Amino acid sequence: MLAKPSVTSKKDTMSDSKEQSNVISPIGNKRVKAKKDAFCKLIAENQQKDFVICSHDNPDPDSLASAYGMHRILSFLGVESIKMYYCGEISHPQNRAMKTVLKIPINPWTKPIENTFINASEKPVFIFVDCMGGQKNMSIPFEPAIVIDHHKATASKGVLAIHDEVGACSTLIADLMLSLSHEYDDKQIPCFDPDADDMKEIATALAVGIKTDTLDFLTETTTDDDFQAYKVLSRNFSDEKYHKIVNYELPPYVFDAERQAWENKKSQPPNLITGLGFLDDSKSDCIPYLADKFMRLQGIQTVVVYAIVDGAVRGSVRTSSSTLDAQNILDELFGQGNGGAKHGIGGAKVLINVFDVNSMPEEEMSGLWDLVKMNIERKFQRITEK
Ligand SMILES: [Mn+2]
Repeated sequence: MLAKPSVTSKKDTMSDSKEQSNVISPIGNKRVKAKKDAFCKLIAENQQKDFVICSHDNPDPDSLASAYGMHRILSFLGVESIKMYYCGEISHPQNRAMKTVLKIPINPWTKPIENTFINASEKPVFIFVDCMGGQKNMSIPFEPAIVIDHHKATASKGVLAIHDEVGACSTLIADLMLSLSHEYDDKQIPCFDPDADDMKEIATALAVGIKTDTLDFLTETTTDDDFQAYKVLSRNFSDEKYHKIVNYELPPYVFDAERQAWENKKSQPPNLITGLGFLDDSKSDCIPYLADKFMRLQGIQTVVVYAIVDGAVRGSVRTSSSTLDAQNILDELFGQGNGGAKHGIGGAKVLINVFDVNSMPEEEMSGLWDLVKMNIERKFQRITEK
């Protein structure tokens, strides 16, 4: 449960200072500024309705944080019925840690929920965060009234879009929060009120969202606004919870996979490739995790980690080499159009669901794995020898 903005000030002893309010200046993102009033108007006009905040499928920290922040914004603006949903899974251990540690009240979307909304006499107001809808990563089949997003995309006609290609959606949400306040008892009550219930958790979430979506401020979409927002958030978040999420607990299967990756590795420094065999979808986060980890092995500059996950071969590539290009490695190993890479970091997914891996006899499985392994390793050998 999110509380209403706190009305009592905790620092009454400072009442001699003229304006001892805790209003923090907005970041000043132009798009947020331009759309703020229209946003507030739309919320005010529909205040009595049900509001549904939707993250994209398989939510990452940025979309979880954006949803949580939007929840605060709506309740600050007087909306009473607010729900948050996502499709897919929160499977990465860090994302699970984030949801648990910060107690983010978001729930999985289900058919019965969908039917309730279809049959509702008054349709709820849908808000999409960290995505625009109309794309593969949004499976909730309703049209949003409002979208807040930072991806390269265009909103459908008639949708109120707060959109800017900054490093994280959390930055836009944080700025929107910082831009909202109302007067109560001659005092400015800010939406971003450090003393309000759950505010520390929301600030923590948004900070983690910015940190992870910008890959620690390294992506080319990272802007000054992201730095600014992070600065404000980090002054108001929970250190303890932030560190719990950043240094999230690793489940034992990660260590099993690591041992296997170590045993299976083919290493000719500075290049290393290793396969994990068949991996359950819920454990597939091992692939990028181990790719990062092996990059730290002394003398290694290029790493490929791959596995068969359900009906697909998945791979992660990392390279700091001046002669090898991550996108090129993916194209050569997994085929063009099956993966994407930026700044030496990338991943690919090749569907092989024609094999129906889940009902295969063991010898076919081992045959399939041998073939995949042989093929990928041969190609890796060829491109790294050049
Ligand atoms: Mn994002």
